[in-house]
Amino acid sequence: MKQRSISPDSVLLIDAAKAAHINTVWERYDSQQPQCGFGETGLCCRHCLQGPCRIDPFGLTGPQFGICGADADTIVARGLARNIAAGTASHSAHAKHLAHTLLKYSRGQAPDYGIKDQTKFYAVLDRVGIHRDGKSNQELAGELAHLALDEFSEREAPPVWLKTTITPQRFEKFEKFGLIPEGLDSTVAEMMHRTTNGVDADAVNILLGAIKCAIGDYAGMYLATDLSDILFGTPTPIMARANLGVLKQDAINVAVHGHNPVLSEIIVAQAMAMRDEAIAAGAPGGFNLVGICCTGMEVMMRHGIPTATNSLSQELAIATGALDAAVVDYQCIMPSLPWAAKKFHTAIITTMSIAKMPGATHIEFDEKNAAAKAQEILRVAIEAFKKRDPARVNIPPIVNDAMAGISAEAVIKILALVNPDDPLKPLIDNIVNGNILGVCLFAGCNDVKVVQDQNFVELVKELVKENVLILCTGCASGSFARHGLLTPAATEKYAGPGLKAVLTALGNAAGLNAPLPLALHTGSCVDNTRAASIATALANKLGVDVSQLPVVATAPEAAMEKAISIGTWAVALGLPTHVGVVPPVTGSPLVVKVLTETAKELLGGYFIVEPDMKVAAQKMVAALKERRAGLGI
Ligand code: NFS
Ligand code: SF4
Repeated sequence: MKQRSISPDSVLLIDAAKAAHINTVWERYDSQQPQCGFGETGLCCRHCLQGPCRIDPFGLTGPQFGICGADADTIVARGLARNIAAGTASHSAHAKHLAHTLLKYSRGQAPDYGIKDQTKFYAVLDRVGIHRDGKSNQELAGELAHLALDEFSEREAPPVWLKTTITPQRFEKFEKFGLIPEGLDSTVAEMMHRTTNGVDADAVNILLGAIKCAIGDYAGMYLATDLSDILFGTPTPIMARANLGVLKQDAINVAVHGHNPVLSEIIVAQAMAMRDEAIAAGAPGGFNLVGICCTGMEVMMRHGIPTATNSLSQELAIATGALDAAVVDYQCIMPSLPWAAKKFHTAIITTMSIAKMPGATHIEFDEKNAAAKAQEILRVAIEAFKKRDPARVNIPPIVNDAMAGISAEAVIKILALVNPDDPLKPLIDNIVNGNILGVCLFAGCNDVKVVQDQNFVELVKELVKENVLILCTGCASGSFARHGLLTPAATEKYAGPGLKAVLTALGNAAGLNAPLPLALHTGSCVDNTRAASIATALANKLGVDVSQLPVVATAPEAAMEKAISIGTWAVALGLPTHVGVVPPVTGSPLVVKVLTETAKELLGGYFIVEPDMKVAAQKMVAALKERRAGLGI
């Protein structure tokens, strides 16, 4: 049988899913083979009703133009631009949701919410220019929420969350190339307009528009993280666990799945409050909350809730026979979940009006009655638990420790233990002296086209050998956690000597009596801007731009449109950005050239598309060395 995953718990459960007649993502992938070559290369257009139109990629006998006259370059660029618009819309919706929660709090309409992190609240208010003198938290929250919501529509001034968070040089560059989005939603609307029939046909111009849109994505993501930290607390280092073995036989297992912490935070609180009810229902362990996907990462970062699994293997949690309920919000949730759940007793509970699924139970969540809604949801889990068949429970006995909670603020705090007056100095010194070759941010999804986790694990091992400091988010963090790589032991085993020395010194300074983990878990996917903020702080301190720093990014198993927009803003910020799965652009050599070469000339950042992880590591190390040479180190 084909190898699907290198994660042992996934491997065990794939067989269990098969035995339970659950049709998994891997079987559905097989049933899609062979996938359409026009789609794979980006040469198919359905942007009007005259289509679909397809371009012959070999230029031999087939058409070279769509019915309207669009050529390969136009069609490929338009397709990619729409991916980026969709990714941006997703992150922006997440950010707006948090802004609405903050607004409701300010109006007294969200009694279960409050300002959890006063320091971050003040820091953000000061950064975005809201005067705080004599105003109450509720008044200030209202002002901040309004300022945040204003970011989304078209305005004359540049988005505040862009202008105040990137280097001045980068901002000037964006202005020079017309890359400042007029508004975070309006840039998505503009992209949809530009890419419909008969508007923008100049591939390079479309790509510039797509980059502008992705810069809007960056600002929306930054905003989302700021507001999450204010409402729910800025993460600090915390120990958690990973793998499907975190499910418990003697507890009511509830997975929080999706992306936004607005609901899951309340579930965490209510699960503790309702412990006796769970025990009375026959579960001596009470509720056992676990995370799936980025909602899981949010509660892992702030509460040490274990991560069970992530996007690609979400169906496998059901196949354990021990998952009593999955509570989902939005994004990366497979519509297949309710059908898989029907083979067992699991309740799938949708909570958002924009994200329902046939076969699921819908309990509409709102901030006004958050606690009551969370209780209602947990009672559905209790009822489902009563139907659990103990004979069918199959929890793989695999659990790894994983350190999480390493926000940008936490990184600075750890560095300040070494040098309180100048926290960035130890990091800079170690980059200059070569102990650390550079920094790499691991992001993005698992993709069914890759043996699950294989690219992540292979690439990170190559890079740490070369003393590259690793930050990770989202499903990359999930993957590393599953393989025991977010631990001091992994540092001992895999880090090159320079990196090991630095992580050991920092770990000791932090009182761990052991090195920091091999990769620093900086948050969920929407938190990728935490890493960007560290890079910006370094650049500002050195008086250079991010595009000069030895910093790279990678999404070795990228799957979602959101990953494409994140990769594009990483390029816009100036980072060499690796992707391990070939995106649908190869039908246009011009688009490929712009993304992998021209971008470097214009912005400093560029895409490295490389499915072979050994080669990818070499290319990334070469990019880091090129940057170091540019800085004369
Ligand atoms: Ni980001 Fe990847 Fe989804 Fe989170 Fe995972 S699939 S694009 S990491 S869960 S968003
Ligand atoms: Fe075909 Fe042009 Fe319509 Fe696309 S926009 S489907 S290429 S006619």
